Amino acid sequence: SIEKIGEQSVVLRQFASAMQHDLITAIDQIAARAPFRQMVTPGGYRMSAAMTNCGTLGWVTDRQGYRYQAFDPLTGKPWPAMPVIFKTLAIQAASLAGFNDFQPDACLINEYAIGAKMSLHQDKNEKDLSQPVVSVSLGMAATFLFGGLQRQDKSQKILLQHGDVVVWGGVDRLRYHGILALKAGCHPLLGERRINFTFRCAG
Ligand code: MD3
Ligand code: FE
Repeated sequence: SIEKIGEQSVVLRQFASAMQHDLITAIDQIAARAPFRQMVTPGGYRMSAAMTNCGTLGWVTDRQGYRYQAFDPLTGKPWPAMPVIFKTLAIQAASLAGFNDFQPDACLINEYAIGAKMSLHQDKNEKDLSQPVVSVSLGMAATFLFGGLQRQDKSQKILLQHGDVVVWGGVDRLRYHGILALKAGCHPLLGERRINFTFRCAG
């Protein structure tokens, strides 16, 4: 099913479910080479979600700022390549949402333990903001906050569950968004965790 959640945003419920095992295997392989780590914001706060990346470019933050870079600061090596099943999934989802030339070069992978959250923010480090963001959620469900173009705008709550894929683009691309603290629970495949990975055109 295609569910419209914004002017140019859709949720594809369960779109990733058929590939869940392959996706989790790929994430395990990526994390073996580029481990999940909790990064520090420019303001000096440690993020509660742990992150890694795959693709040509990866998103990082430290005291110097937020940016995309080709090398993992933890290992000094390039980020693992974007698996073909990742890229195929992202291109298919973007196309269903009406974005037909999506060629992501970056995939940020977020891992949430119980209590981890992501405060309201905008994603604007990507060079091409005319391209959408595609996100895939696995593991425990979480409440996604979808706000407006200004931080103080009222936000809607959307429950994102295992297998859900969301495409955000066009006028919705710069909307504030975040994730409420993950409630206690357990997922049969991923345990006490939620994993979200997002595809972007960063470079
Ligand atoms: C709407 N991740 O990695 S995915 C992020 O579930 C991020 O881990 C959240 O926000 C997560 O930056 C939410 C949904 C998402 C991602 C990017 C967006 C929604 C977006 C960019 C623009 C508008
Ligand atoms: Fe974001």
